[in-house]
Amino acid sequence: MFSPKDLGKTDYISLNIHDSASFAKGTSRSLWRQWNQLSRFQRNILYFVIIIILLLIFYLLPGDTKKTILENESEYNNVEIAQETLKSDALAGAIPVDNVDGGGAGGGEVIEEPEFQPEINQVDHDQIGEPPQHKSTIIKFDGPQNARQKAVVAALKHSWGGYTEFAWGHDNVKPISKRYHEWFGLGLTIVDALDTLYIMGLNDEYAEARSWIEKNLVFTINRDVNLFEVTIRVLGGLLAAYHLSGDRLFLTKAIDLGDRMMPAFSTRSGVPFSDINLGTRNAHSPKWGPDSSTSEVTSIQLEFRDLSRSSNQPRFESAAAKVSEHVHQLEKYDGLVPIFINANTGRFREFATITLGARGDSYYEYLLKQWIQTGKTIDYLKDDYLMGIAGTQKHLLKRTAVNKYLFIAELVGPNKEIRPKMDHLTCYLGGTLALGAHHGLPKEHMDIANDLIKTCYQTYAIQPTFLAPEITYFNIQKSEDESQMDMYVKTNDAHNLLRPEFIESLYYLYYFTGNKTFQDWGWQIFQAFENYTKVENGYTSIGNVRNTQNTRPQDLTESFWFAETLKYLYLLFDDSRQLIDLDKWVFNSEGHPLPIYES
Ligand code: DMJ
Repeated sequence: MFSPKDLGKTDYISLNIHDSASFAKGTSRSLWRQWNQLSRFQRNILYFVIIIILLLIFYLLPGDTKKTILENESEYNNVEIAQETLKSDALAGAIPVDNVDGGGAGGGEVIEEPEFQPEINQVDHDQIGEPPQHKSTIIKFDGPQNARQKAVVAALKHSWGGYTEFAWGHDNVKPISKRYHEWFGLGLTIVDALDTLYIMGLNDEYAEARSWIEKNLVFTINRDVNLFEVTIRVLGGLLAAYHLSGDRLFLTKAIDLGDRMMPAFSTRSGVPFSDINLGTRNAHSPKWGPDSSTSEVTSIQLEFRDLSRSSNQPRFESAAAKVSEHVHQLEKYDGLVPIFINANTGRFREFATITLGARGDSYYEYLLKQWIQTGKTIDYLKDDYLMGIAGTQKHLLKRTAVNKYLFIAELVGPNKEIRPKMDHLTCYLGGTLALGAHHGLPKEHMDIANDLIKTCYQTYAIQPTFLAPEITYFNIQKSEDESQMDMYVKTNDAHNLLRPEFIESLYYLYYFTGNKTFQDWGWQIFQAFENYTKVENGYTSIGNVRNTQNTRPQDLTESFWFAETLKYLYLLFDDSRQLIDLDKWVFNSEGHPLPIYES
C-alpha cells in the first residue's frame, strides 16, 4: 500500500490517501500556496512556457484535427445537415459525408507537401490568346417568353433572394433556418447559378454575381475540395459564363483554378486523386478510402479541354485526356466499369459495384460528350460509349414484373448479382442516349431513352407528392399477389434533393422531338416542387416524398438547383427550342454549356 513516508517530503504527511477529494483539494491548495510565493517575473516565465507548450501541441496535431478545431470555432460548424440527407449525398454528387460505405483505410494518401504560399492570381494575362475557332458565338438572351418560363424565373428569383439575404458569398443557403452551409468555401451557388442567370436574362442578379466573382472569388483557401465537384460546378460554371458572355474575367479565374487543381494528376498512373487543397496544392485520396470514384476521374475532361482551348495552354487538356486514354486501355465488363479506381495503381477495384447511378453515371455521359465536343473526331471515345451502352443492354436493362417498365439495374459482388435498384441519378441516361442518337448513333438508343423516361416519370407520378425519391427498387418477378407493385421505396431513400436528372432528360427529349408531353411532365414536376419544397426563403430538399403531410424539409438548397434543375426547366419550356443550339454547345455534367470544337 502507498505510504506517505515513501514520498520523503513533509508536505504530504498530512494527506489522507483514502479520500481522493481531499487529496485533490489539498494538492490544489498546496499548488496555489506555491504559486502565490512566486515573484511576478517567475510567474511570467511560467506563462510563457505554458503558451509555448500549447503552441507546440497544436503545431504537432495532424492537419485534419487542426482543421476541425478551427472549424469548431467558426460558424461553419454550427450548420448541421440532417444525417439522412448527407448519407445519400455522399453517394450521389451532393454535399458529402465521410466514410460513405465504410470501406477502405481512412486518412487519404498525400503525394506532396509544398509549403503553403497564398497567391492571389498566378495567371499571366499576356499568355491568354484568342480562343480557337468553335461553332458557338456570344449570345444575348431576351428573358422568359411564356407563362411557364416566367414561373420558373419567379422560382429562381425567390430562391436567389433567400441565398442573397442569408448566405451571400457562402456555398449553400439553408432557407428555413436562414443560415448558410459551407462545403468548399467558394461561393458555390453564385458560380453555379451564373450562366442560368445569364440565360434567363436576369441582368441585375447576373451583375451582382459577376461583381462578387471579380472581388471575392479567390482560390487561396487552405482547404481540401473535391476535384470533380469543383471542376463541374466552378470551372464549368466559369467557362460557360465566359463563352456565353465573352467576359474574360471568368476565363482568368478559370485558369487560376485549373492551375491549382493540376497537382491532383501527379500520380503514378495519371488517374487523379479525388481531393485537392487549392491553397497548398496538396492532393490526396479521399478520407474514407484509398480509391477515387470512376465517374469522378472520367468526368472532368470537358472542362479541362475547354480550359486549354480557351487559354491556349495544352497542359490542362493533356492531363485530363490521359485519364480517359488510360481508362480506355483497362479491361471492362462488356464496356461496363466498376465504380472505384485507384489513383496510384490505375486499376479498378475488383468486384466494386457496376452501376449507371452514383459514382458510375457520368463515365458514360462524358465518353459521348467528349466525342461531340471534339467534333466527333476521337473514335475511341465513341467506341467506348457504344460498348458501355451495349453492356448496359446486355446486363443491366430489366423490366418490371407487372407493367414491364424498363429500368437499369446494378451488378454487385464477385458474382455480379443483379440488384433491381435505380438511383434517380440514372435518369440522366435518357437525355444522353437521345443526344447520341441525334449525333448519328443507333436509332435503337432513342427507343431505350423513351422507355427509360417513362419509368423515371413513374418514379415521380406514383408518389403522393409527385416528387421522385433518391432511390427506387423494382419488382422483377411476378408473384401471386394481385396487388403486387412495380416499384417500392425504402424509408432511408425517400428524400428528394431537388435533383435535375429527369428534367434534364425531358429537355433533351423535347428538344429533339418537339413532343409537348415532355413539357407537360416537366410542368407537373415543377408544380410539385412549388407545392412541397417551396418555403418562405427559397426551396428546400425534403426527407420524404411519400407523405404530403410529412415531407420533412431538410433545410438545404443544393447549388445544382440553380445550375441545372431550374435551367433545364427553363430550357424545356422554350417553345422555340433555339435558346441553346445543341449542334454548337454541349452541356457538362452540371448543366453548364461549353462550345463544340471542330476537332
Ligand atoms: C450534379 O452535381 C451533377 O449532375 C453530377 O454529375 C451528379 N449529380 C448532381 C445533381 O444531382
